Amino acid sequence: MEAIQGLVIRTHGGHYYVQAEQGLFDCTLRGKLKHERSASDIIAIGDQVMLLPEAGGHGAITRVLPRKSAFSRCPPPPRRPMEQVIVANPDQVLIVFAASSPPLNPLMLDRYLVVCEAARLKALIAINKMDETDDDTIEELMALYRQIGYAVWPVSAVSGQGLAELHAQLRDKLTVVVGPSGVGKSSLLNAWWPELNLNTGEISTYHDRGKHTTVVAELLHPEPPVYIADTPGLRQLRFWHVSPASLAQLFIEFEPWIGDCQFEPCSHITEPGCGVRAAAERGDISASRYTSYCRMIELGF
Ligand SMILES: Nc1nc2c(ncn2[C@@H]2O[C@H](COP(=O)(O)OP(=O)(O)OP(=O)(O)O)[C@@H](O)[C@H]2O)c(=O)[nH]1
Ligand SMILES: [Mg+2]
Ligand SMILES: [Zn+2]
Repeated sequence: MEAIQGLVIRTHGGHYYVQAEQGLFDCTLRGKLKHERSASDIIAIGDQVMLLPEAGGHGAITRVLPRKSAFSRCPPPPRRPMEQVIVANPDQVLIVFAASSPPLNPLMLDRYLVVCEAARLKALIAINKMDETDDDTIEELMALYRQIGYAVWPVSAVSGQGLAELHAQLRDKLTVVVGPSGVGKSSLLNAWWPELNLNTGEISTYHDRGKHTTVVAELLHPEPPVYIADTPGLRQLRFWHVSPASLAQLFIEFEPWIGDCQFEPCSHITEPGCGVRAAAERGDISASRYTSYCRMIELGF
């Protein structure tokens, strides 16, 4: 039997569900791949693979094709540090936060943006639940990110605000939807495509963190020009492939000021004559973004 190519759309307990032209295959890993699996995240949703079809809609994956991009993190302890690929081959990342609840934490938003910059992925920011707020601080926050150069969409899965405009950004792309638990990622997908009928949940008030409603990431293909991955809210987004030395470059608006630093290398925290810190003091870099940078350096990776 000839191997055929397909797209991994869901993974569960050693099973990989692969969409090929010939249909959907429930696959396991073959021989050598199986041994490599423990060493790294060898297959993730979004991967293109070669498989050998078997009876009853089953298959054996023989090869993973090279990735062109990945949205990855380092899993939290006690798991050992490794690259955990959340979605392979995305074209862009839709970062969702809520205007009301759970409260928007700019440091967390900046962590998602750093991951996108490090992976050279276009970031789209959606601020959902706009029906629940008339807060000026949300307007100011959106203005800040737009000024930096990010595209920001105020939306509401409930009222429908902004949904058509944001939907237009999803055409002909594989988009990965990320953000904290309870912000309405699955609700947005349901609002665009009710037939998906994804589980959505009330957020628990416990620590305002929200429980996870979506438990496994899944790659969906709700209409011909759209591939979109719904993911579970991540409690922690630890960096993979981001070093303290490279962090300042991933805060894209710091770039013009880095050249003004007296020392090279400069951590942009304590050194005298630091161009970045001076820009933050003058207000050319926002206090909130500079604080995020300092916190990330402080808290480690
Ligand atoms: N008021 C309001 N509530 C919303 C909106 N979008 C989602 N919600 C509510 O927010 C809660 C969480 O929504 P989900 O779609 O499950 O959130 P999620 O981001 O997918 O969460 P996880 O799957 O846990 O990561 C649900 O109770 C939704 O009804 C919105 O635009 N406005
Ligand atoms: Mg969800
Ligand atoms: Zn500096």
